[in-house]
Amino acid sequence: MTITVHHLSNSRSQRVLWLLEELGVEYEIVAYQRDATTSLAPPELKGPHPLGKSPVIFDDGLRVAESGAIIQYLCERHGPPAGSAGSWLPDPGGEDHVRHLEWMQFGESSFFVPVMLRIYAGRLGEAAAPLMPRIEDQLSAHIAFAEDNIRPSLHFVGDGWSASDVMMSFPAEIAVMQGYADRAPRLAAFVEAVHARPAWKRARERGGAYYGW
Ligand SMILES: N[C@@H](CCC(=O)N[C@@H](CS)C(=O)NCC(=O)O)C(=O)O
Repeated sequence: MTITVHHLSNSRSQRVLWLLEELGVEYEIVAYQRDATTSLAPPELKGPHPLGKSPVIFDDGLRVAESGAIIQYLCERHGPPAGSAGSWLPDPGGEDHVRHLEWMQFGESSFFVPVMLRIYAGRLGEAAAPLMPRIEDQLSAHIAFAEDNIRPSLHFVGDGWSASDVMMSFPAEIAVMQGYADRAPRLAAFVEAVHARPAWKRARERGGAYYGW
């Protein structure tokens, strides 16, 4: 049984490939390239996911979409029991579990609102001027929140690698890409640590284009 990952170039689907490599789970990739002009996914991605979004995986015929759901699913289904050695999930009984729940949601539900607003409003030029200060303020505040709350060990939950780090890798990369490395040096160091993981490098090798990295 092999997991199939419908993987879009330059996308948060890299999170899924990275975790699969960390877990040592076999997988195959169906690759999609973003349109060179619009950056949008090709229409074929609407086959595996009606919204035409990546990532989406199929595991023995079961479809799982949404990167947070996929990461949680893979850890539960294909990793050691939560809280045990080698697991990417914390013990469900402890405080770390609550932090895990928060960070698993933060990247996609809170952080991405100002990110997307900035992208779309930015295309309006002068017409967006009244909105921009609020958008910039919110983006900075969300990045500062992550910077202030990443642990001294440069992990988001506990002091080892976990599913929360996988989820937060993409927001941290965006912070760096958006020029926040000086204001968020710990997030920048976290991104470097992620990219130094042999599993991340193998995922990048198999998945292809991933922004400038
Ligand atoms: N919340 C979803 C977001 C999925 C998403 O928007 N994926 C982007 C890639 S980073 C995509 O497929 N964009 C292509 C498009 O909208 O055309 C998740 O975490 O999986």
